[in-house]
Amino acid sequence: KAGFSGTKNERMFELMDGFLKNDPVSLQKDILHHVEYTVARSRFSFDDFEAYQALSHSVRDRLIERWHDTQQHFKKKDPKRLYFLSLEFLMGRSLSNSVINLGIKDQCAEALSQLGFEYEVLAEQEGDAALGNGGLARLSACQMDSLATLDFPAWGYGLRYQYGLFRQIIIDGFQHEQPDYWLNFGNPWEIERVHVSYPVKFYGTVKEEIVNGKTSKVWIPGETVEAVAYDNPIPGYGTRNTINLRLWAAKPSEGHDIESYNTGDYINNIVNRQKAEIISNVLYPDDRSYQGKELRLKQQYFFVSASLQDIIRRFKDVHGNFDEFPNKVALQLNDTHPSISVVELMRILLDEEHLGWKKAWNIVRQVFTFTTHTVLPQALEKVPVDLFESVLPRHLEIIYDINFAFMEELKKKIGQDYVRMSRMSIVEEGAVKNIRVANLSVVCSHTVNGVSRAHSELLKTRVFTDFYELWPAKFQYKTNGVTQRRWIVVSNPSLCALISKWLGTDSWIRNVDYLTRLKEHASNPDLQHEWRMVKKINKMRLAEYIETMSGVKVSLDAMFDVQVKRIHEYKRQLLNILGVIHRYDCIKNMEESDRRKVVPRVCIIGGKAPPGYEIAKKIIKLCHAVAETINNDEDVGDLLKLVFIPDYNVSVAELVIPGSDLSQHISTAGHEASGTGSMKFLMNGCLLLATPDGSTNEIIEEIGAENMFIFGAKINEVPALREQESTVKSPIQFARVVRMVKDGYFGYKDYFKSLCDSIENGKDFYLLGSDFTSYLEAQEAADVAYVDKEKWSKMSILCTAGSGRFSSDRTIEDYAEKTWGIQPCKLPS
Ligand code: BZD
Repeated sequence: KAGFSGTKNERMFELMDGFLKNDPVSLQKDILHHVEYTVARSRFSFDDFEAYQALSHSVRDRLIERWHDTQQHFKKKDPKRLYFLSLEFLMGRSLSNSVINLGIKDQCAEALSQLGFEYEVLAEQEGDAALGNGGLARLSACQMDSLATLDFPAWGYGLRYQYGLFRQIIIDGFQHEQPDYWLNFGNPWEIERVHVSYPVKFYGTVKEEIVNGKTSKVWIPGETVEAVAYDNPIPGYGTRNTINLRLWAAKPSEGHDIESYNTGDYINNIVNRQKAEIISNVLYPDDRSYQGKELRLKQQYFFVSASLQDIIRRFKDVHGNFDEFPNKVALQLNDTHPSISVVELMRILLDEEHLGWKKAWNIVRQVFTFTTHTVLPQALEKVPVDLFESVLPRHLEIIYDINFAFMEELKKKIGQDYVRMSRMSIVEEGAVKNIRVANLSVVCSHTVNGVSRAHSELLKTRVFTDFYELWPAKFQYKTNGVTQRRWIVVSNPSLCALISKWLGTDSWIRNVDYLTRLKEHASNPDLQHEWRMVKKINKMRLAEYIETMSGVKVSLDAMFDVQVKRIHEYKRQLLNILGVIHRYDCIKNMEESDRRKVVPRVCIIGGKAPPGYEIAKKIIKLCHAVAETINNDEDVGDLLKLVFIPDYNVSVAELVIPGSDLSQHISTAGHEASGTGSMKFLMNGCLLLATPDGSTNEIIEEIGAENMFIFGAKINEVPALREQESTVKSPIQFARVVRMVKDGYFGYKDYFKSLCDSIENGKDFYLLGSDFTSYLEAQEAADVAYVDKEKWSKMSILCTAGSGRFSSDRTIEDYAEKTWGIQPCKLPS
């Protein structure tokens, strides 16, 4: 308007007439706008993918509005904030999740249908954001969803890998890894913040300088890399709160190395600068040991350094000194991967803020909390001192100082017990001197959390016994949980509608306690009937997918029996396959008349093997070899099928889990820290066949053992069984199926030899033989239960009804209160 005479702000308010509207017509206008001006296609000609892009940008606009308001609100209120530091986030798809959390799915579907597009088809266009390996990374994603939904003032920090977790392709039954070029088609869910960037230093030397009359350490780096922020808005459900996941990408640093430009080798200098980007190039596939990998250490420090600079800048915007820091900042270490941040914070407080050791140490010990996700002592990270010294020389000095202070403190408490002191030391002496990152994390955090009750006991009695004796109050546990928004509302819309109908409310989406009310209806034949219909719809979807992926046609009447998770010996996919062989063998040797009594099964296995893990890769090949034999055997027909689902990831899980009848969580007791897959299946009314490991005991408490199929040795029985293992003969059925593999019944005799050897008497570390008989019994019990449709439906309803305790909302509430000390900070609606 010409002649406007108000203030700049008034003018802005006048121009921006309120928030974007969510009715179908407004959405249509926005979508077409984005087709034309963002995607740069004609609004008269665009395909499904372009429609997906335009829709995503329309949704993103709405996220940005809320994101701005939320950040503004947090700034105004200045509450204590939680910073969740994790090297891995497995977010999966964003569109489907965002439209649910924004409450605009139906409006989007309607808007699109009038334009000739189908919402579901567009949602399928999106590739997964797979910036993580497995359980740990998906847990971070679920927790972000809960933090946003529960209005907590939280930020996530991580790395923006160019290549996420490898894609698994199967050629001739063997796993091959291919790079995941997830950014190739653009990513509408992130916002690049070119102005939010920080220099991150590496290598070099440390000098002493006198600052204000005091000696101070100065780190002269040998390399500087720039960290640039990419923000990913995380919307809460049923609230306007939208929090931020800030991921860092490495870019060459401006102004660095100007000297060398004068030497004339212009091209080479540009090429060298480009090498900086390597740091955030690729996610390490989890091999649970990164001993001596320089790039891994650089990735860790890179993201930690950028995050802390960002956090401190935000704090200093409001506060003049660090007295309030512990009251305003909680730093969560998601496993040991970000633990170098305790040293980095010490370094900043000492060398840059000149706070003095006592004050700095006091702050550090009040702000960090640590959650570990492993049981295996050998999986605890160690970094060779030499490597540390070269990459982070100043940090090594500080670690030595922290360790010295800790050892002095320890001496006062336990006297001169040098053996115990050397066990607890952060520095491991030996042929190769190492930094024990787990010990560093325990010493510097005020709370150490396990991820299930059983895990916590193992931490106290096996992994961190010395530390537990020293600081019993430090050790807590928060049983993991998963978000019902993603795992029911997004992935199982039919079940979602059914639950809301029978509860007469959809409040369970924000407050899972409501789910328990389903128990009252568990025996109701009408609900049971509708429940079975929903399962059938989901099984149909899954059956179609299986046929497309593997060419195998499966019967919907068969029980869909699923094990999907990373492939690892301790998770015992091999036990599952041997069980399938046993079932096959029984069917083959049965009288024709008995075959009619067999409960038909479709056994589904999916998961990625770490690229360097030979045995895990052989398990995948065995699955294919056995499937080849069984699926082509006319004697067997629909009574048994075995399928391997390739490239298992979050979006595949969203399809597989709702379509499963039975799921297997069969790790050797004492090895799975928690397990979260089981919780997703449980929510979807899928029965569990499980060992008493990780969080399963807690699931039993909620659901009742009578509604599950539990088998195998208990955690405290495993050590003795292992000792006896070489003297106790494995059961005949076990020996028989192993022999079939060994004798080449499924081909590849030589290739499978080492796999068979790994479970031979005396070498069967994961106790497959010892648990085999009870495994088969549990499988039989599942068959019997499945035939009784009413009974099965009731058990299935009770699974969903009892799954509330395994919502990440409960986990996060618990962390907020007992570990982080944060309060909700809700945007006024
Ligand atoms: O963390 C998993 C545990 O194995 C599960 O039992 C548990 O439920 C989840 C969540 O707490 N651990 C991992 O997923 N670990 C990793 O992925 C990992 C990644 C890099 C390095 C080491 C481990």
